[in-house]
Amino acid sequence: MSLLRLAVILLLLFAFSLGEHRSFTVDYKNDCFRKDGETFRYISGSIHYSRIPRVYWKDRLLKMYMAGLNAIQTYIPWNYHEESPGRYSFSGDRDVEYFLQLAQDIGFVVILRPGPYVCGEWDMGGLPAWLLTKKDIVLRSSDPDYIAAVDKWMGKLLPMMKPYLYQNGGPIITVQVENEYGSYFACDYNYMRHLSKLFRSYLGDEVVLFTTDGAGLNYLKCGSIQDLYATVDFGPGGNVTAAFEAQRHAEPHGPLVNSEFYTGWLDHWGSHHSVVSSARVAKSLNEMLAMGANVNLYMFIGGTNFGYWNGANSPYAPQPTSYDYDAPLSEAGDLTEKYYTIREVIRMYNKIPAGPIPPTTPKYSYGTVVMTQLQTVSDALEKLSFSGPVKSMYPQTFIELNQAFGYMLYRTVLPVDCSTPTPLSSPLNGIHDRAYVSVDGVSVGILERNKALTVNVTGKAGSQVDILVENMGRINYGKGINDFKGLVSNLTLGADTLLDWIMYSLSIDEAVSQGLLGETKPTDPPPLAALSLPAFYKGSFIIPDGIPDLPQDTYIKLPQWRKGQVWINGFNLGRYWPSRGPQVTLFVPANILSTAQPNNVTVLELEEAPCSSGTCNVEFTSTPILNATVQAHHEGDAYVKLRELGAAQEKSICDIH
Ligand code: 6DJ
Repeated sequence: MSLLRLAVILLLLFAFSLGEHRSFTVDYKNDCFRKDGETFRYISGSIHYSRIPRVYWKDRLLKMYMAGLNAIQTYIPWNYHEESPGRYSFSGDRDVEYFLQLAQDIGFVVILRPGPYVCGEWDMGGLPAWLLTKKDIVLRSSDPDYIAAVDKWMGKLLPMMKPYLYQNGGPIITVQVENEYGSYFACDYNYMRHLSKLFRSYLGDEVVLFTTDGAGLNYLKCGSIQDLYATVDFGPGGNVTAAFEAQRHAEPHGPLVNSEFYTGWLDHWGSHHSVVSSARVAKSLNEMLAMGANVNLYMFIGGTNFGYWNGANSPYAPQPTSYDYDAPLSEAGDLTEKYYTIREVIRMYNKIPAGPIPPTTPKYSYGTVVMTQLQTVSDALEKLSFSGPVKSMYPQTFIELNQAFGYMLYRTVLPVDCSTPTPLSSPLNGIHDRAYVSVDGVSVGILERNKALTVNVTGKAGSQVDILVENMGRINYGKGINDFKGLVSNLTLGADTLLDWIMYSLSIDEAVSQGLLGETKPTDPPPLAALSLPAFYKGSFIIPDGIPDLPQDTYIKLPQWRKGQVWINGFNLGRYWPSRGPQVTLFVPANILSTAQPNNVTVLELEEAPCSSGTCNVEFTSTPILNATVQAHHEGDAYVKLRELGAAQEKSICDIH
């Protein structure tokens, strides 16, 4: 061996030992990425760790790996990690570092999307609701209060991510700045420049930072800025070449990147379940891969909006608990026909790893569970309201009362006798988002944002009016992301504004997990009532002995229940609303079930439980139903019943004392 050769080898070994061999760059000359100097093309899939229980991360990632993907893409939702200012959580299901490590151990590189705004059908697009404590804050802009909060958050998050950058030995090859900023009205270049500098200051000059926007010049105009590599997103079925031409307008050279190629689509309550055919997805995927483009499949697995995490679109349309997305892996991680179709397309371009694909996890039908009624929300107020009541002349919003999610009770009295049905209204459409109204302990109707702004009430002056307001998820896209919750404007009774409110911020999750809710003797519903009072119900089931491999995943179904929230062993599974659809069953991951003791099911039914008719059951089944017929005009049911009683039709007169 010549001396020169030896010297080169020694030099390489030296560089290797310093870790200098690890590099990830954009090659503008050859229109590609380079990893460690070699041409690199990613075929990636989106997976949001916040939508999958930690114990299943590995299973889902392995299935993705076995599909032939070489990269994964994930969001980091800010509000998931900083639920109140300065209180950070990064453990358990929120342990993003563990997730990144797992991804790397399995063999992936990672495309990181830390926002600060992420969209993603996630509450407020991932921004924490507490930002709204400044009422007129301009989110996603140079607003100094917004910037101060972003700086603090990124000052926590980005140093944590730095060791996971590819060049530092980790899996992260690229980091996105903001998300689809070109679709946002503010078009604030200073904001984007600020973020760009902020990311650079924490992550260094080497990392590839990028933006993503819709594949149209109008989006790229405000979304792309100098020094951030511009990528686009688009779904199947269209003209792939034309879509990439839009990217080429912003980036004349460099790799073609579709950062979100849609494998399916999102759902809304009251609209049909989205389905996109595998053939359509396969065709466009093939076209892009044949062009040498980098593609991220959004979503590869959608998962679940557990708890209160779903977002909403505008005009107000909340998304359901399931984020199945008709993705190649189902909400529960099941292998689908779409998975195998996509794998065959990928096989034409990448080597598929050898070995078996982890099988679909088995599901178990635990059967029927009898439920019994516990207290109504109004009866349990002392247990539910940890911070006690707050009085104010006008109603206050959730954020003013320091509550982000869930439900809040607003109480006042009828100031005058209403001997005939009198309209209780929200003239400024300020019910955010749904309100369950009762007078003296009798349900009188439901108000709903954009849909039902008046309910007729009768009662004597001094009668107690209770309005339980549900936050159904904050808008996650567009101008409306400053989505205040609760009663966000005054209510009127006849022509008068209702005053003197008592508000109870409700810590329902804590009360459920601490088992605070008591039993009550179920009272017969008042005759002719169309609705019941919002109330809790409980039941329990034991996982049978002697059957191997239990507990297994399952789905809960609430036949003839109408709308509410469900917890198992204190874990908030999410919202159910089978009366509106399309989602009927909720995914119950095995990890929240116990074989050692009975499993407690708690239901908060907001409208009417089927308990007076003798079928007070929930069911655990092995098959999901996400595509039931939808009932868009739901409030109909309640009102039709009322109308049948002749009540709603009467002319209202308020007797002033
Ligand atoms: O980046 C967004 C995703 O998180 C892009 N996108 C997806 C996810 O929200 S709707 C579904 C959407 N963008 C809004 C475009 C509306 C036509």
